Amino acid sequence: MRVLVTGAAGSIGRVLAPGLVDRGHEVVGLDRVPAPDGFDGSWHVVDAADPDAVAAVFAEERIDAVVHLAGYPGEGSLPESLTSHVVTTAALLDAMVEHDVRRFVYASSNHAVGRTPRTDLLTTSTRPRPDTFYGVGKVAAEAVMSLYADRYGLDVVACRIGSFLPEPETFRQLSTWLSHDDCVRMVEASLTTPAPGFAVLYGVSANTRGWWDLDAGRALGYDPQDDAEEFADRIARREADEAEAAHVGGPFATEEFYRPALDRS
Ligand code: 15L
Repeated sequence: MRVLVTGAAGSIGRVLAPGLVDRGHEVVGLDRVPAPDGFDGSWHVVDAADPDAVAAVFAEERIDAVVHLAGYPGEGSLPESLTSHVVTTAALLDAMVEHDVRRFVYASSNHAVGRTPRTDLLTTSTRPRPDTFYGVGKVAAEAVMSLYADRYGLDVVACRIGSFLPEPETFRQLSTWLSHDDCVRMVEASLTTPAPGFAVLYGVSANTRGWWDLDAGRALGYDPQDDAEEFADRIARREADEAEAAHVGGPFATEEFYRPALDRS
């Protein structure tokens, strides 16, 4: 499969691009910055929020599927978050419809439901409950995906990623960690699962302390293999752990992240 990966120079992209190539796919990279050393393939220096520039990439390349990773991975103002997550998603989906590309895999986030209090199990049917404007952007991007699945019959998978890191570093991440290898497994399953329509999964590893439902992912063929527990002995407890444990979104759901929606001059 020839896959356009946006944000291919970012932390997930640098792991995913070679991971997909190892699994027999061809990667076309897109990012605002040039290709990282070692990337071997077609690359476009493009802002994914620019619909004309995105459309030009689709006009130039044969693309079978899109993995959309581009976007600022932290909190910003509401307009910044909408541009970073919603406008980019819409630009790609419009180009997909125009060029009959049918599969879209999105790096959504647990912060789309981050304000959900800790319960026994977090399922994919919990209501959208963002913890930040970042989370609002992810919810809205998922809504645009849903619209395009319904209108145009696209197959779209929103992967609500937990903590993508080489290793867990905090107590919360013993539950929310997504290993590098499981991330590649998750995206490949999302690319190849037959006819998902609009689907959501939680992008975490098979963590002993995990409490986010993995069944939706397993139904799509994502079978996580790693477990943060093997690192548990190395994690020092911090004062912030208790507050971070109260909600899905951990630190993003705490008062530290409260800010006005709009920047004023
Ligand atoms: C995310 O979606 C963020 O991009 C990242 O900065 C972390 O906050 C991560 O989730 C997490 O919840 O650990």
